[in-house]
Formats: sequence, structure tokens, C-alpha cells
Amino acid sequence: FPDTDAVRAAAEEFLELFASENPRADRIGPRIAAVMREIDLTGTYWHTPEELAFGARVAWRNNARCIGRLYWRSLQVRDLRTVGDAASVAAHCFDHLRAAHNGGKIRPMISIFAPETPGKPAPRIWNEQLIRYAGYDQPDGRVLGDPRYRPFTAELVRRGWQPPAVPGAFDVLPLVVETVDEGPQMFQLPTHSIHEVPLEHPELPWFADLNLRWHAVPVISNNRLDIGGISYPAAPFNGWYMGTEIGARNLGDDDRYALVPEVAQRLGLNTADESTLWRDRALVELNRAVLHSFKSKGVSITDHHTESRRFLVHLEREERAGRRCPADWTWIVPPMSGSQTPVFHRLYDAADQVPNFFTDPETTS
Ligand code: HEM
Ligand code: NRG
Repeated sequence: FPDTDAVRAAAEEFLELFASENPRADRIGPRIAAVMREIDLTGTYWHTPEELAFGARVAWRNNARCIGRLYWRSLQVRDLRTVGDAASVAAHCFDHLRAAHNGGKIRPMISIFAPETPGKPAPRIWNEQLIRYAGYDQPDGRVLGDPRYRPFTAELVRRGWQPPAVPGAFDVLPLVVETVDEGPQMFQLPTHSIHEVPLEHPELPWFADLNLRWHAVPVISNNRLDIGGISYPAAPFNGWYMGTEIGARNLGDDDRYALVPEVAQRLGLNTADESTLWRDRALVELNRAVLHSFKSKGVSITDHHTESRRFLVHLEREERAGRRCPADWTWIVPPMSGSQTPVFHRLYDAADQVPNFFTDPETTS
């Protein structure tokens, strides 16, 4: 088998980490020896359920981009490693959405499907998240829906996906699961798996007329989970949203829903003069609407001030545990009012650590 040296080294390093943080685990020597034999015979090895759950939690703990890591121990791990055909992967993804939503009290959760092995490539999910909104080219050159998914939407249409008879700004895209035996297969999400929050503003009645909404749970499905030299390309995971992800980036960015000018106009602000800070004022109201709507619907969400403070608590805890905590300033600092959050005013350890989540290059083009 090619490259088993790398697998052996990564396996040993991971098993030692597992043993050092799980003192009640069996003696490490025999386990490492057994895994080395398994790699000799098969080119790969099978994590115990305990190793798998620990590996997934530590991958979260090690991810330098995530501000939400205080809760890393609470990650619920669904061991679906024997699931490898497209329809079953899709069905379990839809169950994941329902179980993670949990009536609004969102549970951090990961579903781990079949790993990459020398004998058989793992299944792959093409979508960046389980729920994403279509983006359609319009005759006037503008995009209806989420411009970020315009190429992906066009690709799905080429493959036979039929958008709703009257396309809208928030049409949920089908899930694409690819296996080596079946090729890419498309699955429409069942409506009971899709939970969304219509957006309204605590004081501005006209805000609801914008007919905005967002999905309750972000389930990232295009990251590869790497544990001890084993690669799990299909391992969708979720926590809950930080409001700015929706209010500042998804609805605010110029190349996304770009709603800041319209909100500013409705607020009656002078958009001809940048120094009125109309962009900043409109962005604040958009973000207030997001937080208010999720809260009044009873769906878990966090604001960037609270989450920044929690992240610093996490850093302190990690330091006390004698661990390095890699963090990427450019991802950790929130996209609005950065200097009002404590995470802005310091630097971080930039080292990469495994286990971790990785974003592979696009599957589609
Ligand atoms: C990224 C918050 C749970 C893994 C992020 C980002 C935020 C965030 C704000 C930056 C996103 C962006 O700028 O686009 C949270 C919150 C959680 C949570 C509030 C609540 C519990 C999780 C969980 C995992 C995770 C459960 C994995 C088990 C990641 C990863 C990224 C990330 C891998 C980087 C994604 C990428 O490269 O696109 N998180 N997160 N997070 N989070 Fe978390
Ligand atoms: N910004 C993306 C989601 C990225 C991950 N954010 C989380 N992850 N909160 C968006 O959809 O806006 N999480 O696992 O909770």
C-alpha cells in the first residue's frame, strides 16, 4: 500500500494523544501494536467508537477558524461509518438536520460516514452545507437568491434539477451525494428537515415586508475530517449560528444578498454621503433583526460580543490544561464592530494541529 508510513506515524501520534487525555483507556502499547498490524495487512485501520468521538471533538478544538470552541466536549457524534451508499447517506443527513435542530434548542452534532480506504473511496457530499439557497441568473444580469451558489445551481440544473415553478430568493438546493459505484446522485430535502426563521425587526414593522428568512442550522458538509491518518470526507457537522454570519455576511456582503443599501433607504438615511455611516447603521439594524427573530422563534443563536468573551474563556481553559490553542485572527474577529470585541485586541498561536477539519478544493466546477 502506498503511503502507509504516513498513516502509521499519524495513527501513533493520535493514539498517544487519546491515551494521554483518556487516562482510563486500555494500555496504549497493545492498541498501537494492533493498529500497526492492521495497517500492514489492510493499509488502513478502524477507530474504536471512543477514538472516533474523541477525534471529532479534538478536530473541532483544533480548528483555528472557529470562535465557538468553548463547547467542544459537548459534540454529539453519530457513528455512521458503515453507511456508504448515496441514498442512505442522504437519509442520515436529513435525520441529522432534524436531530440537530431539536425543536430550536440546537445540538452541536457530527455524522461520520464511511472513511477513505485503499480498497474503496469514501462517499462525498458536494454541497457546502446541507441547506443552501439557489442563485439564479436573471435577464437583467442580476441574481435572484444567493449569488454564492449561482455556479452550483447552474450545475444542478444541467444535471436535471428542476427549480420551483416560480423561483424565489430562498429555494433550498437538493443534496448531491457521490459514490464511486453510483456517481453523483441528487436528493430533494424533505420539508420536515428544513427549519427556517422568517426575519422581522423588534421596532421596524416594514422589515418583515422584505420577506427575508434564513435556515436555523448551519451544517457544514464539505469539510474533510482527518483523525490519526484516516480521512473522513463525508462528516457533516453543526453548531448554531453567530448572528453576524447571517446579518453581516450572508445578507450584507456585496456579492451575497447585498441588502445594506435597501435597508438604508428604508431607514431614510442619506446614502449619497459615506460619512453619514449609513452602511454601518443599516448593518446594525439587519443584525438586530437576525438576533431578534431567532430568539423570538426559540432557535439557538449567539451574538458576537457574547461569543467573543466565551472564546477567551476557552483560550484560558486550554492554556490551563497545558495545550496550545491555534486561532486565526482573520476568522475569529467578527465582521462588524471588531474592536468592540475582546478577541480583536490580541494575537493568537497560528500552529496547525491534527485531528482537524480541512476544506478540500471544489468537487464541482
Ligand atoms: C467556523 C461559530 C460549532 C467547526 C466558524 C465560524 C463561526 C463559528 C462564527 C466562522 C464562519 C465564517 O466566518 O464563515 C460557531 C458556533 C458554534 C460552532 C457559534 C456553536 C456551537 C462548531 C462545531 C464544529 C465547528 C460543532 C465542528 C465540530 C468549525 C469549522 C469552521 C468553523 C471547521 C471553519 C469552516 C470553514 O473553513 O469554512 N464557527 N461554531 N464549529 N467552525 Fe464553528
Ligand atoms: N458562515 C457560514 C457558516 C460557517 C460555520 N458557522 C458555524 N458553524 N456557526 C454560514 O452559513 O453563514 N457551526 O458549526 O455552527
